[in-house]
Amino acid sequence: MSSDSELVKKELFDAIVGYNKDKVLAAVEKAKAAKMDPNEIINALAAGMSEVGVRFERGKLFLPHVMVAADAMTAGVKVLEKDMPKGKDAKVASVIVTGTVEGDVHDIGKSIVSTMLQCAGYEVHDLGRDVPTANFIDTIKSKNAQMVGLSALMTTSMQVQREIIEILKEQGLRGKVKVMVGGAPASQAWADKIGADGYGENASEAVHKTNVLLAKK
Ligand code: HCB
Repeated sequence: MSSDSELVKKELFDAIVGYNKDKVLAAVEKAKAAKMDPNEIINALAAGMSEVGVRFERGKLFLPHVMVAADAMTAGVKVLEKDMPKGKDAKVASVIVTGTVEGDVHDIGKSIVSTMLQCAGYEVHDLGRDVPTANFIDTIKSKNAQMVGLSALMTTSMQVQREIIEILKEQGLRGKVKVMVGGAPASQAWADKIGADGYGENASEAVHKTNVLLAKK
């Protein structure tokens, strides 16, 4: 890793932590010009967003700052979407439904995961945020999905991940659809506890685990 790209990564990180959209977009352009891998750029922005979370928890930043940082992050990722390398076998892609569970409006991480899965060649149906459980179930059925990626960022909403798995079981769908959970409060232990097939700590790991779960090399 060159020291130049380390500097750009720091710029990306600082721009998010400084909740400055113009600086975020400028840093993204700089990173693109330096031919940095889009995944690396997103990871640097995501690290900045995690730091925003830490500062928010410590009372050093307030909700409006978090909202502006979140908006800047979303804008930065949008710029990168068109540059992400697309999977080669999109025509035979497995179908994946993603979304943030009901009662939870956090969608930055979920959207990154959806984008990276799409770029890996999967057909992704991103249902958005605060998604009613019935929408997940209906879409899994109507699209004949092989996997669902459930995002939850709060200790309250993560319970919905468990509920969705229970409903999938009740409806006889559990054998047909893999379930991956993610979001800050989730963990491998949580995934094991609620009977999910996988846990993605970040978007790169989510893609890797998806490839393994769906046996796509
Ligand atoms: Co929000 N919020 N928030 N928030 N928020 C958290 C999540 C807290 C932890 C902050 C805190 O208090 N310490 C907290 C939850 C506490 C808890 O668990 N009980 C919290 C709270 C309480 C709230 C409100 C209730 C605040 C209020 O109104 N008083 C409210 C929620 C209302 C609701 O949902 N009903 C709220 C609102 C907001 C916004 C709108 C200001 C903003 C969200 C904007 C948006 O998403 N469009 C926001 C944000 C940004 C955060 C923090 C600061 C950052 C979240 C984030 O975007 N992280 C967060 C603090 C934190 O998480 N430490 C804080 C960056 C992304 C890239 O990481 O973890 O989301 P990620 O995703 C990763 C990873 O988890 C994984 O891959 C992603 C990419 O690497 N992954 C998956 C995610 N989903 C996956 C699914 C898979 O299948 C696989 C992998």
